[in-house]
Amino acid sequence: MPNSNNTNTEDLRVYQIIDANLDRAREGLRVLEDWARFGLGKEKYVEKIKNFRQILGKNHLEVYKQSRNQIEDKCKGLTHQEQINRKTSEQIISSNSGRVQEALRVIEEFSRLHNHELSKIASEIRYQIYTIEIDLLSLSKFKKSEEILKKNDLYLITDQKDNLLEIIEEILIAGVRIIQHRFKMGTDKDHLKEAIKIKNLCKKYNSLFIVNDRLDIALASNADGIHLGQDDLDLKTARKLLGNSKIIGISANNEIDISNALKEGCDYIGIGPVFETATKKNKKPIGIEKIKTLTKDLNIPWFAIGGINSKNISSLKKNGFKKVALVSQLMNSEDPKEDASIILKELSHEN
Ligand code: TZP
Ligand code: MG
Repeated sequence: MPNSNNTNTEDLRVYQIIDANLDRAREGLRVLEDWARFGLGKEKYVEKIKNFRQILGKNHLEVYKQSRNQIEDKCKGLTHQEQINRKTSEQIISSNSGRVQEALRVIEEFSRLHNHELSKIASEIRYQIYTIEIDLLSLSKFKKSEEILKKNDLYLITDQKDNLLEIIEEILIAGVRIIQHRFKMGTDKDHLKEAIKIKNLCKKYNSLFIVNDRLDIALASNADGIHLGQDDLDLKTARKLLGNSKIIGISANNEIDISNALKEGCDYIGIGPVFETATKKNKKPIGIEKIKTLTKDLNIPWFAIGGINSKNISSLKKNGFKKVALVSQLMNSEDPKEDASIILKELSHEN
């Protein structure tokens, strides 16, 4: 514990460093805490971070505060261009986590000799901030994807086409914001190559890029999520491998599969086929009434799928269906941009 009665100049300089860095660390922590609270609504992180702030506050001793008035800081008020350039909440989280980590490291080093307890506290909190930073960034990424999923009612699933990239871009220009890459025939190398191209296109239009079936392709292309059918990899394994920042969608068309998908934490469900469809010839349609029953208590986003086109979409709307996923109507269209715009308009009408 430092002694305020006989402090020499070297002690004062050390105390001043600790004083400045305790302030720095607490300010940075407050930024992270407020993002966890207002940006993410994650109480667990709010409490954790608040607790760190309070521990540091209790250890901000009078001698450290008093040193502030005894030696002048000639570098006060300096800012760096980087601080002015920060635009996204992710950049703010990263730079403030870095600020906290650096400040704690300085405290750890300079308090080691005269205040071992504070040095230990600084080291422990610093390690925990590394994990908290990663968690907050994952949660922020997930929240963004979840918002796109909630806000958008038209979901495009791709088919294999020579001019696929051009078709997708037209559909993105029309305003579709969720794209699933469905690639059933071809080599893994071609699959991944195409996935990366579509991912980049989706990024340009701030749209979700979801990979059908394949977790390896989803990971390698840095997709925003994966869509799994009942015969694909199970949701728990997918979540374990993908982490918390990715969207996981499930195809389900009966009570049991829906209930299991919900229990395991899926983020949206695709339900169908509503109507007969050439895209999945071997699947019997389940019809509008059955889907109404299956979805009546569903409180995560769900998309009707199968045989949906610009002619039958209004009957779905009349039955309360808000979101649809389409393959052939847009993939085989003469004018995908125009068709996507018409369907988007149709879906946006209040019933
Ligand atoms: N899952 C259930 S039906 C279906 C899928 C992937 C195919 C939907 O294709 P389309 O061409 O929109 O009917
Ligand atoms: Mg599948």
